[in-house]
Amino acid sequence: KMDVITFGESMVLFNPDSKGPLRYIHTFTKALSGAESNVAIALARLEHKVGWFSKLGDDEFGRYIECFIRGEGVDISRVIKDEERSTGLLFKERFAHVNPNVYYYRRNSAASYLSPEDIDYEYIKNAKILHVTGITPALSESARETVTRVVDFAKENGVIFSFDPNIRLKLWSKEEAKPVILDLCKKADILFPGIDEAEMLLGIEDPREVIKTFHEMGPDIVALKLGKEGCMLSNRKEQHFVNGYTVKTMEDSVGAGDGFAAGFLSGMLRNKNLKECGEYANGVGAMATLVKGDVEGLPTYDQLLTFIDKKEYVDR
Ligand code: KDG
Repeated sequence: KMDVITFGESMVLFNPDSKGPLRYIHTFTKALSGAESNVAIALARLEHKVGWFSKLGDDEFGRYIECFIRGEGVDISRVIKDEERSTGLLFKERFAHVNPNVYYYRRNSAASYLSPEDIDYEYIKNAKILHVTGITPALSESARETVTRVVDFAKENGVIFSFDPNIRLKLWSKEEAKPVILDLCKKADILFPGIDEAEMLLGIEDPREVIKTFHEMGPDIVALKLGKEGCMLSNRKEQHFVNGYTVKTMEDSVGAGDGFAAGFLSGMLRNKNLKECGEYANGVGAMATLVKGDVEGLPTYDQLLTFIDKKEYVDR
């Protein structure tokens, strides 16, 4: 049985080798991006059994993505190939003073053609947790339908549904996103909103009120991300604020939220208490920002325990 199954578009990431507007950049480092594969890789490094799938182009970039994710120990047996369409791409643009810009080259990509008929439902049924993000329903009508079908199927079959809203306004407008994301929030068992997303979805800023409102909508567990401050967690019975970790040399903030979700789920799968799940979540999220790229900074379980001070560090 799989611990976690997730699906969604992974893209080849072109990371500029220096800062500044892309028109002046001559060299890029190729890497992997995709919120759901970030979560899958993070969980695999933390020693969990995890599966990820998407629809990839039958092209070299698609094969690169497969090799990379398989190489991290994630099950990719349900990946689908589209002979007609290409694998999506993403470029980052970095500056010293703000978060990176992201440019997508993914319209009509293979993954945007994901449809309910592509899914192996038996595979989903065999997972403890299904993790989905709000990026997938933004890709296309058929991707949105796929999310609805898979989520409803998982819930009917007793699979825990974990949801990260991951609102990407470069993919759809607030007006389009809001009802779709809210509907998924209602269905979620575990919800990972960021405080800005919560404000956009609910019009509420106070973390306690946000949590109360989400609980009333459905989820039993709410892990509200407060950026570098940390997080606020609630499971209806207990509520904790867990301080974030201070990071001296932040290299790349993209991927922190995915690390956070993976850290939290890892804690749950290890039967840790709510507060410890929050420490794992904050720890993996912070560590993801220490290295350039979405997944390169993600820790093993031992590295995580060392980072959050639960294990002594021996360097020689
Ligand atoms: O969460 C990180 C993702 O945003 C990044 O990997 C790219 O999947 C991506 C997206 O659609 O933004």
